[in-house]
Order: sequence, then structure tokens, then C-alpha cells
Amino acid sequence: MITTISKVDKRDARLSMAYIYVAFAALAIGGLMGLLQTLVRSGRLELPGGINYYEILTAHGVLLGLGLTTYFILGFQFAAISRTVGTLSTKARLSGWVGFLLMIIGTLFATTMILTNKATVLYTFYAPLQAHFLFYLGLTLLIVGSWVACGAMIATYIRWRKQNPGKPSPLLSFMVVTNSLMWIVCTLGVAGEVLFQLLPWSLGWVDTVNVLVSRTLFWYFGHPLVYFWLLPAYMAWYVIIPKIIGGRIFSDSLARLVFILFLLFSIPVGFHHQLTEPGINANWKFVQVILTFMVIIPSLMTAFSMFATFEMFGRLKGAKGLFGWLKKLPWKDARFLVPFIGMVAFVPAGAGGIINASNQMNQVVHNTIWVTGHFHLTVATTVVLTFFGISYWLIPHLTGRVFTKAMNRLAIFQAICWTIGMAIMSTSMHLEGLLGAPRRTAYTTYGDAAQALDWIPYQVAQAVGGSVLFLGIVLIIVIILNLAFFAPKGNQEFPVGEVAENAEKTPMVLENWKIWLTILVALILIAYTVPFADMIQNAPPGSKGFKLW
Ligand code: HEM
Ligand SMILES: [Cu+2]
Repeated sequence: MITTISKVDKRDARLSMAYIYVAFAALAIGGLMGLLQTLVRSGRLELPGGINYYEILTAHGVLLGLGLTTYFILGFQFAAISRTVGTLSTKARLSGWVGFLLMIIGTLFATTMILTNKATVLYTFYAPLQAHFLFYLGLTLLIVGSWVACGAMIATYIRWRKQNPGKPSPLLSFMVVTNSLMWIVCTLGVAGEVLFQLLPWSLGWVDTVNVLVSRTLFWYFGHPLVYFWLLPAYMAWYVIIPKIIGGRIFSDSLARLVFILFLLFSIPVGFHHQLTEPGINANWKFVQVILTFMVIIPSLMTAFSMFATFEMFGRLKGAKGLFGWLKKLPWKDARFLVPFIGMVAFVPAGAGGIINASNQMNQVVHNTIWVTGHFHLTVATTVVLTFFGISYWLIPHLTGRVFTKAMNRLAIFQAICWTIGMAIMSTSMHLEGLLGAPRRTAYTTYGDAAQALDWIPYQVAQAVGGSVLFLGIVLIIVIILNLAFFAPKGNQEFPVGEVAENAEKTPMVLENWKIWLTILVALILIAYTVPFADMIQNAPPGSKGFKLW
């Protein structure tokens, strides 16, 4: 049985690649917008033809923050499910394609509206900014499509559980299911916001919108969204990297527990994005800040587990001393090195996140470009570099080609560009933010105010970093095109790690979804019911729509 599933079925591979192509197309276009933004903000470039800064900023945020990530993750998860629990059934594969189609139609609607300047509402589409209704309809289709896709994955996992009663499922499939469940639960919030508030309002069926409710529903989704991006990177770190370095997974149970903790503590925390928002009692903000800090636990467990894997491996190879094992790691293999750089970037990224979540310190950085610096370290470095590392074996595996030595070298050079570019851009964003410079603001000197003039050198530095980064985007597109269409034919392994021999047996309770989903619902109700009821009962006057572009 094992031999029949070690290669992803051709038909599943095609499905998976469809998602991945869209992801990289989004990266190419979105990356160009990013470069333009840094150039505009440095004061050295004016956009031609009356294109406005906020239009390209919206395209950048939507294409990269929502497009690249979601498409890549679903493509990777389909491959992971097919590889670990078996070829998809015809029905599941068909659902995968239906989901894809819905998402594509939705993406086309939303992107067209952004590019025609009818939806310049940034990727958070905050009310009372009001976009064309097709933008909201597009988002709805995107979400519904992703539900269909996740449903197909979950169904495939259920089929395996039924065929293998009493056995823990393959770790990677368990992780895919956890992430898909989290996605479904959190997108209910944004789906509610779009369907019941923004769509009727943009169609003119109702005049006003309850802004506070809409933002609360958005962040109910917006925070777990970042864990939806992060968990696939964790899948690669926990399950794939050990195999690539030739080691073992440190502990199956620990990995599952970490994923469960993320599921539980990622959703009831959205208020930490609304710390400066009026209309929410400070005590409720406090509750959610505490819950936010709970996710530090699985994060540290992950760091511990990764280093345990590396050290265990190094010692097996005869490494001596406290850090001797570092020398034994395969530094020249891009499939290891690139995600490893991502892991390292997560150290300052996580530290910045703790600062953002802390009520008092949030007052200093809120809505400054510090925040932009933060998520270019987390999602655009840690997550994205790990996705690149995954692509280096996944794409050739799915297209029946190989990752050559030459591409490996180029991939390492690519990662160096990305790291240098991001270090320059993100550091200057953090520093500029501490000096008070706002995010989401085109070039201005505020009538040559002294404080604003202080910001300019940092914006020039961001343009330098952004240019190096853009070179990284060109290189990754070259590599991806090579792996998909031009690399020599052959067999590239889909590496799936095995658990260390002396690890504890996995307790089945970790896969008892009834328990975890019940706790999840309880936590959400505790964190949201009272403040949410308050927002509706004591609602401020609703707002009409604004179009500021
Ligand atoms: C060439 C690479 C990139 C460059 C030069 C770049 C540059 C920028 C700049 C200058 C801003 C906003 C400045 C402002 O607030 O006015 C920004 C915002 C943003 N970037 Fe990037 N970025 C790059 C890659 C990425 C990647 C890979 C992602 C995600 C995977 C990403 C996600 C975002 C998001 C979500 C925003 C926020 C948009 C908003 O505030 O509405 N960026 N980027
Ligand atoms: Cu958050």
C-alpha cells in the first residue's frame, strides 16, 4: 500500500498545480506593485496616467496577502492529502476543481474592480470605504470556493479514518485538516460581514452600515488568517524538513498538540487589532489580549521541536559540543536552507508581534508603517520563503521533473536577495514607524513639517530594499517557470518525515474533533458574545458609504 501512494496521482497533481500557477502569477503582479509603492513613497516616482497610490496598494495587498497565500496553500494541501492518505476520489477531485473555478471567477471580479479603480478600499476593505458590489461578490465567491476545496480535503481524510479505525491519521493529513477547519470557522466571520452588511449596502439596498460590527467580523477572520498562512509553513518545518536533512520528526504528539493549540487560540483574539477602536469595553480587549498571548506557547514549542530535530540529527551524525550539530546540516540544499532562513526571520518577527499585541505598546505603533514592517517579516519572509522552499521539490514532483544543481544555486541566490532586500526594507519600516510615520500613505512631506522630513531617508532605504526584493521576485519566477516547464524530466521526491523510533505513541484524543471543536466554539462564545451583543444593542448611528478616491 505504501508504494502506491508515495507518488501523487497525476490527476491530483494537475489540480494542485492549477492552484500553484495562480499563486505565482499573483506574486509576479503583486510584487511589481510593491516595488512601485516603495518608489512612490521615496518621492522619486509619480505614477503615470493618473493611477493612484491606493489603487496599487490595494492590488498589492489583495494579490499577495489574500491571493498568493490562499492559492498556494490550497494547492500544497491538496498534494499533501493525496500523498499521505491516498488519491482523491473522483468526487473529491471534482470538488477541488469546482472550488478552483469559483475562486478564479471571484478573483477576476475583485481584481478587475481594483484595477479599474472601483474598489480602492485596501485589502482590509474597511467600512465606511465603499467598493463596487462586484468586488464584494468576488470576495464571496473566493471564500465559497475555498470552502468547497477544504471540504474535499476533509472528506478524503474522513475516508481514510473510516478505512483505518483506531489508528492515528498520517501527521501531514491531520495538519491539513486542522488548518482547513480553522479556515472554515474563521471565514464564517468575513462571509457574514460581506453577505449581510457590505453587499446589501454597496447595492444600495440599505443606506448605512454598522462600522464597528463590520470591523469586528473582519478581525474575527483577519487574525486567524495569519495562522492559516503560517500553519502550512509549520507543516513543512515539522514533517518535510526532517526528511530533507535525513533526520526524524522529534515528536508526532507534540506536533499535533501544537496544531490543536493554534486552532483553539487563533480565533477568539481579533480585538487585538481593535485596541484603539472605541465602542469595545477595555475588559473585553484585555480578555482577548490574554488569549493572544496563549499562542506564544505553541510557537515556542515549535522552536523547541525544530531545534530538537536538528540536534538529534547532528548527534546521530557524530556532532560534538553544544552547537556542533549546526555544521552537519545540509546548508547547500535550498530545500533546507530557504525555509531555515524563514525560521530565523520568525524570531524578530514574533518579538514584534508580541509588541503589537501589548495594549500600551500598541498605542505607539498602531497604524504606523512599523506594522507593515512586521508583516513583511512574518508572512512575506517566514511564510513566503518556506513556500519557496516547498516549491523546489513540490513543483518538480507534480510536473515529473527534477530540481537541478543549477536551479538549486539560483534558489540560494534568490533567497539571499530576498533576505537582504527584506532586511533593509523591513528594518527601515520598523524604525520609521517608531518615528511616527503612518502606513498606507503616499508620498507627502506635510508641508515640509520637520518631523515628516525625518521620515524621508527611511523611505529611500525602503526603495533600495524593495528594488533588491524585486530582483528576488524576478528570480523566483524564472525558477518556477523552469520547474514547471523546462527542467529535465525525472522523479523528484515528495519528502515526508518519519517519527523518531523512541517517540511516545500518539494519544488518540488528539484526533477527537468533537472535543476540540466544542472547546473552540466555547472560547469563541466567551470572547465575543457579550461585546458583540453590546455593539448591536448600543449601536452608534450607521454610516453611509464613502469613496475617497
Ligand atoms: C517586492 C516585494 C515587496 C515589496 C517591495 C513590498 C512593499 C510594500 C510596501 C511599500 C507596502 C506599503 C506601504 C504603505 O503602507 O503605504 C506594502 C504593503 C503590504 N504588503 Fe508588501 N511588499 C513586497 C512583498 C510582499 C509580499 C510577498 C507580501 C505577502 C505575501 C506582501 C504583503 C503586503 C500587504 C498585505 C501589505 C498591506 C497593504 C495595506 O496596508 O493595505 N508584500 N508592501
Ligand atoms: Cu492578529
